[in-house]
Amino acid sequence: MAVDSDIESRKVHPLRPHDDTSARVKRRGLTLTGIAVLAAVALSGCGEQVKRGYLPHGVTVNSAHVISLWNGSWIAALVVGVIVWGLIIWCAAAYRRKKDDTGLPEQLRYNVPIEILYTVVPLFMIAVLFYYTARDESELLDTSKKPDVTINVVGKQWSWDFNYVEAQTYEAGTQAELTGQPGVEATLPTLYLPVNKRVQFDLTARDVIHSFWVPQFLQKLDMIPGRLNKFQVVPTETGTFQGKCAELCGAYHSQMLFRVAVVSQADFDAHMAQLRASGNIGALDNSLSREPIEKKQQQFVPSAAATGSSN
Ligand SMILES: [Cu+2]
Repeated sequence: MAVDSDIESRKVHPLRPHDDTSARVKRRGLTLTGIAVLAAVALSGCGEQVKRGYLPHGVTVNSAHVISLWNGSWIAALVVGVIVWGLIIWCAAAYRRKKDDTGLPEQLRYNVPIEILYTVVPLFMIAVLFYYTARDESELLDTSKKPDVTINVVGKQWSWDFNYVEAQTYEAGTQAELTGQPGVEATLPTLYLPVNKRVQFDLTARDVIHSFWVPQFLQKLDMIPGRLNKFQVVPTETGTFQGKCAELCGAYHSQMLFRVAVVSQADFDAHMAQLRASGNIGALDNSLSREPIEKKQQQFVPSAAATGSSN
């Protein structure tokens, strides 16, 4: 008889009902206030760094796009994360086995509305992320505007050549030698750019895939043998910034370093004149590369078109 009444009671109360007392509501309120206070303290402490999502300080007109996409994605991910963690913790706490629970809880399956919900909601979230990513990517890679300065940057194992197209001059870089001593920076090849002018980088490679990366530009692009990749920036601040290869390209990849000097137009012109005066006239042509540039892209790379027979 005791067994029968146990089964009977389970039928009537398969799960012990959890009453929502005012104490629990108060506790929940306190937890939320605590989280809000912690977030406010964390956010107010760091100012600028937090505003740009801990990215480096951006120095081009594109920086704002990259920072807003980056921050937006993190905020969306955090909101989803907090909801998911909250639901997991709430389920585990609210429906934990209680002292006077007996047998198994009610076994449920096939909840169609919930299944539709957790299929549609992620699809919607991915669609939103995709929209903003595609929109910003096409803006960042838009090269339809006429550049003031065009530079064919060529990656090579393990340094950089800079062909200044309009100025008809070039600089051939040599690999950095990291000795551990100060002063190595001064030996790095330096790419000169005029401030507040639209600069187009025509990226090519002599041997293997490299990647042109100036961390403070907040964007980078691969350099692929036989191909031309390009993007434009308008640097907004003068100064010297670090540049590096961001694609593992062989033994001395880590020493494939350069500097970017963003200077006034007058200083830029003076540097171009200095390069020409040192005998660097024209461009280092594509015949130095292992692969010729693809035929259909040759017309866009002056140093490739100039080589004629090698292509
Ligand atoms: Cu490289």
